[in-house]
Amino acid sequence: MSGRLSLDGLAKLPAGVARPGYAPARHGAGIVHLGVGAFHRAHQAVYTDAALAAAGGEWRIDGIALRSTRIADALNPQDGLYTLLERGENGAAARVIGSIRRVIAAARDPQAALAALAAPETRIVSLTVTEKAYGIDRARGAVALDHPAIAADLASPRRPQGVLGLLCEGLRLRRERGVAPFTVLCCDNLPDNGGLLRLGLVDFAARLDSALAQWIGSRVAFPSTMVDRITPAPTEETRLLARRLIGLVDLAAVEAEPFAQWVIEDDFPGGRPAWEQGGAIFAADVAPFEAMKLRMLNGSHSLMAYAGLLCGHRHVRDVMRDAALARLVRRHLGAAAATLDPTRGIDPDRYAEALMRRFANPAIAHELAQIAMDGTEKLPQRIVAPALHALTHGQPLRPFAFAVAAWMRFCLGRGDDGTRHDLHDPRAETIAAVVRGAGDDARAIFRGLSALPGLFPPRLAQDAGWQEAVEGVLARMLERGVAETVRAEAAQDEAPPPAGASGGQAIGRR
Ligand code: CS2
Repeated sequence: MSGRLSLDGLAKLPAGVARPGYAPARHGAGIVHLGVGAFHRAHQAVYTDAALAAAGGEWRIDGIALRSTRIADALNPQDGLYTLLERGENGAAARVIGSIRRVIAAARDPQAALAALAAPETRIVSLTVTEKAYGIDRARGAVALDHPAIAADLASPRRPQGVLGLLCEGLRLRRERGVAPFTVLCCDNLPDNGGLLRLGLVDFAARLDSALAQWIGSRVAFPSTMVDRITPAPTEETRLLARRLIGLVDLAAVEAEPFAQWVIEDDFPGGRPAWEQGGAIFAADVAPFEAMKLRMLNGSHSLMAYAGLLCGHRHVRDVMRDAALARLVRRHLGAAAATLDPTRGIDPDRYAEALMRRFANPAIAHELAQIAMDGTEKLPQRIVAPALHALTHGQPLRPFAFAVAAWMRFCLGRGDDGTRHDLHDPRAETIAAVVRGAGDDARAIFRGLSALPGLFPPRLAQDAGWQEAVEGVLARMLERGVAETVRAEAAQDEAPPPAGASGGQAIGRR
């Protein structure tokens, strides 16, 4: 039986394993991170590891796990160390990351979580908590009062459990003690994520204490960021591979693709790690990068998840081996690229080609079911926003209509052969009620799901061309099956345009 990864074992790691280029224990923490999941461990923590190696500083990370205690129990006995496995076509490279100092399980130790947030040494609070955890009504830029964590934390703000509640109480304590605020760094896949979190947090605070809300609004920086790295949920295979490569047991190992990107708005009044040393890009305006990533990578991911699962595939790489689906992915990337404003330094066509290769990475088993989760939280920025742009600019709308039809078909909770699947979505119950009432009637399904509050803007939902396209694809999926519909759609895409076809129509087929 081999021992467990820890600071003591660092010196004995096999030669091929990269390790922290600094002595982790000699550096204090300067960051508190909410949501210490695989993505954080494969992304921000890795950039911070590189920054510590290159430039030093008191910038290690104290993680806060909001609900589960599992990651704290995995990482703390390992002195915060874990293995990053970069998996590409040419095998796996192992690197031990030293930037996490410890993890606090907030459910077990809420006082420690608040103490970390209030500590003067904490200058940045970063977050990867998933879209649905914030409890922000994005259409209104205000808190969603029916969100369980928002409701609970507004009722007992001194004992917060949710994201906004913790941030607010942490900032309240700092203000009370005369400590400068921390910078809030949202790293979730949301458009203008910093601006959105600012709106939500200021609104939350205003419901408790208007002076605090004002202090937050004027003193706290919320830089926006675009984060990118394909990171499948770790499995037993991840841990076995880590053990084989490092010769030690590591219960917190993560695997990811070799590619990583981080674009950050440079607004850190309390200072920041030298993340550029790890390859991060600091930009005055992150919005064009965000739009490209959300619409191209995440948008085609969502298409792949719904259409791919319904065609019987399990992983993203399987979708890329299905010629018809891969063609629709490529079509989707083109349509999404067309909705982006031209920006210096951004080449959507090259990005699309790189994405096709990244998605096909044979070493990454990225579960479609992981991506399919929380569709109502993801579709607005991934599919609906570019669809609306396409509609108003006379650009091809069909790829977005196809993706939405696939999502609606997935909402029925069963495949063509009748196999049931669960819908993991905060609005699963409402969706289930809609589809129960609609039966197999494509129009009724389309109308019912289009009417979910805040999901599809009326300008899009009521457009005749959009309705016809989504309903048509959905009806075909229900009549002939999803795989057949995908094949026919891909074949259409391949066929030369019929003679005399006019360009410029909104519902084009690329
Ligand atoms: C995925 C993302 O789960 C999902 O919905 O689309 O997590 C995606 O893998 C990352 O954003 C890649 O950077």
